[in-house]
Amino acid sequence: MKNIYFISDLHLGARTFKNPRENEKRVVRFLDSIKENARAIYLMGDILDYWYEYKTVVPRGFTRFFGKIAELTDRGIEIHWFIGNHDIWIFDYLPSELGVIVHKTPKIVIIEGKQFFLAHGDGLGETSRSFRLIRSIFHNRICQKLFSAIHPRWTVSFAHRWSSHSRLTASDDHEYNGENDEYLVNFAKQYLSKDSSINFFIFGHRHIMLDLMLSRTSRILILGDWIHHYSYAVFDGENMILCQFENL
Ligand SMILES: [Mn+2]
Repeated sequence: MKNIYFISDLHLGARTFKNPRENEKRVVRFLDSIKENARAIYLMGDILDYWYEYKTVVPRGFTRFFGKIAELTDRGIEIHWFIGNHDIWIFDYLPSELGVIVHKTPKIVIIEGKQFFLAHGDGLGETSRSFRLIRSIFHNRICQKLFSAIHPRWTVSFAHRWSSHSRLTASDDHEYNGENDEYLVNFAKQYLSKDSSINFFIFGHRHIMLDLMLSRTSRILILGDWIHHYSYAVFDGENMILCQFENL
């Protein structure tokens, strides 16, 4: 069987990248390097640092990345895109233009007889009240309609400021302090105590690389990011490996 790949938190378009073009090209090199061996690719959220689709207009940028994604889906590679907390506002343009399958909620899928719990990771486990409130506003259809009615001249720069602010405050937090302090690990353990059938929990969001055994038949993988780690997970039907892209 061909491989299944998992990758998250590319944050393409983030204003903090010193060389955004080089950064985008690196992602394209990675996608090129796996395309012969890939059956499916799961983009696990925060792929774009900010994206907002209007009915007839979309943001600038991402040309090489989008072109490569379209090439891969045209070749018949299945590409799933889980929205994160930065690329929430994908509506019908990216699915129809790029041929990707968009997921707005966590999903359980079976691949080669193994059960996968897949999610970006935001909103799972204990999150603060303020984060939950903002999340519900960002996901609310009416708020989205109102936001769409404002001219992008005002919203885009606000969104980028917001986004780098939330990335900065989150980055203090992008540290692993052991499994007991890791809320996605706690979420997975709690989930397993009710349903032990999940073999792999796959998350992004935390920007750390973690591969941890939870039971004899269950592991959690947190995918790192493409800001510091250039990391991804690959499943060949039997083995799951968390690794880093070498051809930087
Ligand atoms: Mn992120």
